[in-house]
Formats: sequence, C-alpha cells, structure tokens
Amino acid sequence: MKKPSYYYHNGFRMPMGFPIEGFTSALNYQAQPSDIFIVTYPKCGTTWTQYIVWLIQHNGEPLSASKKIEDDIPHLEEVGKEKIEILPQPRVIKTHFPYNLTPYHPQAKYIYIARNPFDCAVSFYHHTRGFIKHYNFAEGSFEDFFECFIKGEVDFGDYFDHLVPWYKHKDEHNVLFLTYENMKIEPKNAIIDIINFLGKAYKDRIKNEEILNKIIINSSLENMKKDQQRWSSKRPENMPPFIRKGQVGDWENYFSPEQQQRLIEKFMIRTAGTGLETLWNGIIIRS
Ligand code: PPS
Repeated sequence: MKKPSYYYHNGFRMPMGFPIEGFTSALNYQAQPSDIFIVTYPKCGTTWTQYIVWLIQHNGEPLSASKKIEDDIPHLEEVGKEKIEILPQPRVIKTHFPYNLTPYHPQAKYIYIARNPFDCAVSFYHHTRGFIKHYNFAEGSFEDFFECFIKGEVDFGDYFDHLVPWYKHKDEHNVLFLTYENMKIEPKNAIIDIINFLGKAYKDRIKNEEILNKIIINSSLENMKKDQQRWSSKRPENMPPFIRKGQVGDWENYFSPEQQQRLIEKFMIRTAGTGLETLWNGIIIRS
C-alpha cells in the first residue's frame, strides 16, 4: 500500500513544502477584533469562500490578472503570522487549524464550511496525488488514500476532530456555520448569509442586485475554474485541476460498498449525540 509523505509537527502531519516556521508562528498569531477567518478542514470549500468574501469586499469585480486569491487572503499556517500582520485590516485569513489551535478573539468572525466526509475524502485524494512535491503520491490509488483518511492519517489530522469541535461552537455570535452542499443548492442564500454575518459595513457595499449577481457569477465554479487556470500551469498535465469537479455525490464513483460502510460507521460513532448525525441525510446514505 502506498502512503503519502508528510512531515510531523506539533502532533500533525503536514504537507512537505509548508515551512515548519510558518506553522509555529501561525500558532502565535494574535487575532484582531476585525479579523475574518475562513475555517475549514481541507477540501471542504475554502477557496470558494475566499472568492466570495473577496468579491463582497470588491463590489463583485473579479481579481485582476496579476493577483492570486492567496495574495489577499493567505493561508495562516502556510505563510506564518508575519505575512498576516502586514495585511491591512480588516484581514481575511484562511486556516485549516482545528478549533483549539485557531487564533481567537471574541470580536473576530469565523466562517466555517463543512463538507460531507465522503466527497471530502475524494477531493482530498485528488489533491494529495496532484501536489507531487508535497506528498509524493502521484501513483497512489483511492484505496490507498482511503485507508489513511479513515484513520485520520492525513494532513491536518482526522476529519471528525475538526468538524465536531467546531460544530459545538456553531451558534456563537461570531461563528457562521455553512455546508458546502447548501452552498451548492443556493449559492445566493449562502452569499447573503455571509454578507449579513460580516455586518453593516459589508451590507452597505452591496448597493444593488447587480453587485450581488456579479458576486454570484464570479464565484461560480465555471468562473473560478477559469480564474485558477491562470496560475495552475505548474500542475502536471495528467493531474486534476485544483478546482476539479465541484460536485456533491462524486464519492459514489470511488467508494466500494465496504468503504462506504466503514466510513458510515465512523461517522455514526463520531457524530453520535452531536446534532451532526442527520446533517447529510440523503447525501451520504444511499436510499
Ligand atoms: S483546499 O486545498 O483545502 O483549500 O481546498 P478547498 O478549496 O477547501 O476545496 C476544494 C474543493 O472545492 C471545490 N470548489 C468549488 N465547488 C463548487 N463551486 C465552486 N465555486 C468551487 N470552488 C472550488 C473544488 O472543485 C474542490 O472539490 P472537488 O470535489 O475536488 O472538485
């Protein structure tokens, strides 16, 4: 069985190429009252939400040709606190840190996106085989990756160790909990929820329906794919693009009945009594 390569730091597996110093310094970032954190377990809708927030801040106008989304909304544990501290406020910050490691300020805002673990595993598999330098897993199969995923032996740890603690905080005043699946069904509603959550200053920016429509269009899968193609030429040709399928239910093309059963069992055990048990009814359990 082939396993992706990681380095170990602070009890985590981390992608090769994420500097250890970045991770360590990220832990010491002092959250500011105006900070907006976009928090997810990997492959759950981070980039999509980064685009949405960026577009809300820029009247729905797309990124200029010279700009990457991470220039303005960097990944905290990849770049370290020093790169975040030089951003103008309000800062928008991407993180995959679990709840207990995420820098906290009671006035900062936390947008959490959850995605069902089945589609997350498939997306994470493609990510892991695609970033060859980070994981050395180009030849790895889904079966290989699944064994790592179900044991939580992947970067950023076990899926459920991320989801369950964040879910407990979902009703706090400074947390907005969304699901990838609902964002797919009603992107407009998700965008409005984000605008409302960000507060009056942001609501005031969306002066008319035209701006809202631009945000919807420029954060669509098709337009984000086009935008990301500007800089994804580094990826080997036979590897999936970073913005890949963007579907709900792609997992059915990968999971064997046995794998499905094993992940359902883990899901039932880890979500028992949390309120998460029924969140993805109809999506992860075939009727
Ligand atoms: S990462 O590496 O953790 O930051 O990845 P992340 O951005 O969280 O997740 C990548 C998956 O999100 C899909 N995606 C989208 N889906 C729908 N609409 C839009 N606009 C969109 N943008 C990104 C992306 O395709 C990855 O999912 P998969 O299933 O692999 O296609």
